[in-house]
Amino acid sequence: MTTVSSGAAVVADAIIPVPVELQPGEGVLDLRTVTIGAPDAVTARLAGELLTSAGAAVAPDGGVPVTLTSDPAAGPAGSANPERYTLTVTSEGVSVAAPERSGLLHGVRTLRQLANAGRSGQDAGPGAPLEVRAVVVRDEPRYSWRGLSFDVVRHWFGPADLRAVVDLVGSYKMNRLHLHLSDDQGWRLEIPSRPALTEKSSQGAVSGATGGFLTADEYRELQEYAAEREIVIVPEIDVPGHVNAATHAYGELMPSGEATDAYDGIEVGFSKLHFDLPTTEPFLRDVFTDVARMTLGPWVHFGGDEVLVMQPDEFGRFVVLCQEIITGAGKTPVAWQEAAGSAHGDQAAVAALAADGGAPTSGAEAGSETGATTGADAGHGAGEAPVLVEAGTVLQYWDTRPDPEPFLRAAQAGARFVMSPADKAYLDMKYTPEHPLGQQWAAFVELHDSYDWDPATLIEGLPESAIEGVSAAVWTETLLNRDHLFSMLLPRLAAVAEAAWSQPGAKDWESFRGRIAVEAGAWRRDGASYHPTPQIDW
Ligand code: TNX
Repeated sequence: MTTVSSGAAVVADAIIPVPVELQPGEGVLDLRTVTIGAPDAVTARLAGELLTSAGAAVAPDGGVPVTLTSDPAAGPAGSANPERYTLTVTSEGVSVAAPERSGLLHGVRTLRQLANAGRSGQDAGPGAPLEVRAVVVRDEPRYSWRGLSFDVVRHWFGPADLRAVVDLVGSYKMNRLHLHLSDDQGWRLEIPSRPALTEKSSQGAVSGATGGFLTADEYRELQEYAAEREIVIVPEIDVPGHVNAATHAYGELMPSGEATDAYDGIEVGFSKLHFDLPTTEPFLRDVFTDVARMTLGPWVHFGGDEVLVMQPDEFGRFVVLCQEIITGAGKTPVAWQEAAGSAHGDQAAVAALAADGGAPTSGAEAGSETGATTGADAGHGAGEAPVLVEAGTVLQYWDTRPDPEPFLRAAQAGARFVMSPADKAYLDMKYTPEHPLGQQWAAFVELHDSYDWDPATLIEGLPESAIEGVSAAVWTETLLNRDHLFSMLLPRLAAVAEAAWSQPGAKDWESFRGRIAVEAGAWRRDGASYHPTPQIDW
């Protein structure tokens, strides 16, 4: 990428993720009052909101023209990427061209960052100059899935927080928000056919914190809010482990028929469904059919992670059944990497549980020894385990330790991969040993760690064509409120966004360091918490 700066405004040093192509032009444009033209009213309103957040005023007429047009010829030469766009700023006005609405919004997001850079260092009150240098940006994403996985169970984050997270994700051109909606501690989505899930299990959270849940209406409203911004909500109901909220609500899911106690600790791996109980399959059918019906997007995530107390054959039957129910309901299944047959029924962890008298091993502490270790040693030799995943199923890769073999076979069978390597993209990991929030079982994850990785080289031998994209993840065992959450997401989410959007050759840490410092001006003005890592000259 070419970079240029002028006295009044810095251009290229503002855009995150770094674009494919940027050509500086002649002249400067003052965006303090803009008049927006767009193919439809919703797009016009969203463009207006984005530019207002950068300090522009929107006038129905007479302002600097910002014109959004549908244009199949937009984007880098020869690109057929559906999200491509061209942003052109001249001294006369702005045009954003894209074949689809997503590209139009991406172009405006880029313009927002340019305008933000024009404000940095100024005491920009309303009506202050908002100068942007003339430029042409032609851009497209590397991967189609660029997202954040957000645990709203361990601590509850309600609709207002969720909308703030949608906006944040969108500002870095991410387009998926995966919500972890059920776990041992709580159940966060109304399921009309199974009302006890939220009646009995929605109020729990870690350490007695206050819970909550989305009603069906709130869930629909959230999805509509996200869809306007071209962001798809991917709901996760985690089975067959991480199910204590379900077994607390429905004792019929236990062999004893007795509901389990509520749980507010942070251990993982101890709870499970029982495939052979006659109540189990109807439960799964009810829940996943309702979730599929309530979901606007094409994906439903069924979890499948860290079931440390189940043998591989039973686990495999759950994987097959969940895929069948979800595809039967018209959606594409998503699951954690264990569904590839790699990482369940971990024998060491099961043995540790037994020796411990049943106290679960914490994934948070287990690190390398037991807990979240996997599965090459899960009871069948590599090469023999059946491939459980169907063509099209999306596997979310998080634990970088297992033998790659099961993933290569899953890819051969047509599975797609979303990369969430815990030592890079888990934004609940502490930045440093001293950091007050977060966990450390995978690594300490500083900004540079989140920045400096290539999704295509994580699993040795995996064809690049099997990679659907990238998702950051934030688990909330230690995160109690929006400030905690944002201080873990920022600045690292922007680094993961660049790993998902930008070509490896276009990425540059020194350039990112400058760009993120400029972007922080917007966080400060918005009152968003961020971690001022010493890796950046803020
Ligand atoms: C592992 S990674 C989990 C979560 C925990 C997280 C804490 C994965 C699929 N499961 O249950 O919250 O570690 O970092």
